[in-house]
Amino acid sequence: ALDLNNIQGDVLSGLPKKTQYYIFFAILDVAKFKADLKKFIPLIKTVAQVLKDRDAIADHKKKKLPGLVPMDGVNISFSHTGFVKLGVDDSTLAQGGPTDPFSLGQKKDAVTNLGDPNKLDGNPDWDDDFLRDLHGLILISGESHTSIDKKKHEIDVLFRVGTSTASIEEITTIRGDVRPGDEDGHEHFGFQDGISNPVVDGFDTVINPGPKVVQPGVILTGHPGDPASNPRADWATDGSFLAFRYLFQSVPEFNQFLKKNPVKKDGNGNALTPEQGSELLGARMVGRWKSGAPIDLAPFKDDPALGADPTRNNNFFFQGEINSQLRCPFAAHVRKTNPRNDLEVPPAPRPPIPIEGRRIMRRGIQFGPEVSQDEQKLSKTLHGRGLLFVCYQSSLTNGFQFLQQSWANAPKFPPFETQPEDPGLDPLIGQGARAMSGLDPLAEQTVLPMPTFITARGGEYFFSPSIKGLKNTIAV
Ligand code: N7H
Repeated sequence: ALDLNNIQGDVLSGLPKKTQYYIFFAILDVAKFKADLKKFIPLIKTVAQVLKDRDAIADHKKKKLPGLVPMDGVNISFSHTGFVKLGVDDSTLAQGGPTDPFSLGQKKDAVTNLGDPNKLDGNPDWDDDFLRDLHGLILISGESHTSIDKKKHEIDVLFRVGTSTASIEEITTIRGDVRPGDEDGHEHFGFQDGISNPVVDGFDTVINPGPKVVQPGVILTGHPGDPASNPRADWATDGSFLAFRYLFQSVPEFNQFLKKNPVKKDGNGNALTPEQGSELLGARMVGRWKSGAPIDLAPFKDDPALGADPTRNNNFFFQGEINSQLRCPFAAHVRKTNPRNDLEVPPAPRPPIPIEGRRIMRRGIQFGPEVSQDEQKLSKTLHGRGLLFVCYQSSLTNGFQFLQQSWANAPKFPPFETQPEDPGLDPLIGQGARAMSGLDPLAEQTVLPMPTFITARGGEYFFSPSIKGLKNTIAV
């Protein structure tokens, strides 16, 4: 059985949150930091504690009590440079040698493998703070700014941040907030997010119809399904790699693109109004309507009841569509990042390619303000906004890095279809020659080039260790 008291809460259960601080820090004094870390460990929220929080939230809702249950949730993770600074041998984490994304660090991985635009000096075109060595990341989640501000103050005092005896330097802190009102749960382009995450064997108790249950080791190090070729050190089990990306979204520009390129007719040949055509174009880029309804099940008309129903909204497989983009384009974001039967059940004589080991646990939160009237009018972004993207996996090579490099950025993926047209790039996150086919259901071959809608301005790879690993190895 999984030791839920030993695993940090965000990894398996997700810290409950309406708002969240991401504190990126550098370690200044190793001995002082280790002493402070010992006092910090009790603040960390484990999976077991998150499950109790969830019960409290459910109870609050059931009793129809006003407001939200006050709570905070703290987690911590370290980069490779952080472990080097601390003198912790992390050789059983990154098992691919110096080219392993964790050892390499995301700054190098970004230009070498992820496709981020680079500057003349060889660095990615990121904000300066992310070009420095970030040793660690502290997450503080909560239901209100009051809760997370209070917790942040307590943590600042603990590490004496900003004083002459500080053990860490706060390099940068970013606050994320879920969107207001009815947009809660929707990312900035307007789509419902957080629907499809892997269901973990031995942990999840509710199993809705959908993709296969994954082994715990797809997410957690040192468990069945962890692809590590050498055994993990004791301290390195029950942890998970956290891939962070600071992703800015060009929302007015995205909306303008939809407006300028409406789909004229649906797949049955029915004429669409410009509004309907733009809505369908967006849905075909994502693979889901804004409501969350998958277009594989509701190809030409939104079905909000389907989008909201967890027993149906993930139960689709691109069944029998290996050669067809009629219902869902091959490059649609959810098809690129989880191709389901495209790989797992290809027609004979092709061997199936299991994709269970490529699933990632997505967390993250929106940042930045709502689109202003000025921005709407000008169709131009004036205020930074986007997604503080976080995902967990037991292997960056199989998880985040692979999805970005070998799927999203690869115009020929998915590979088994025999149509003359290439699928193209993921229209949201794909980097390179940005274009995709299949957006017009009646002219699948037509390729539509598109500008960049999502830009990375920073990122790093961290490892979120177990509580025992922190206590017995990292803090000593
Ligand atoms: Fe994506 N979006 O709003 O358009 N994503 N994503 N993502 N994403 C998903 O099914 C979005 C990003 C995955 O199992 C949905 O839960 C945005 C990165 C995966 O069917 C929506 C950004 C990577 C899935 C979005 C962004 C991924 C997924 C549908 C950046 C990894 C699940 C909601 C700003 C490299 C696929 C849902 C499955 C779903 C959006 C980034 C991966 C709406 C705005 C960087 C694996």
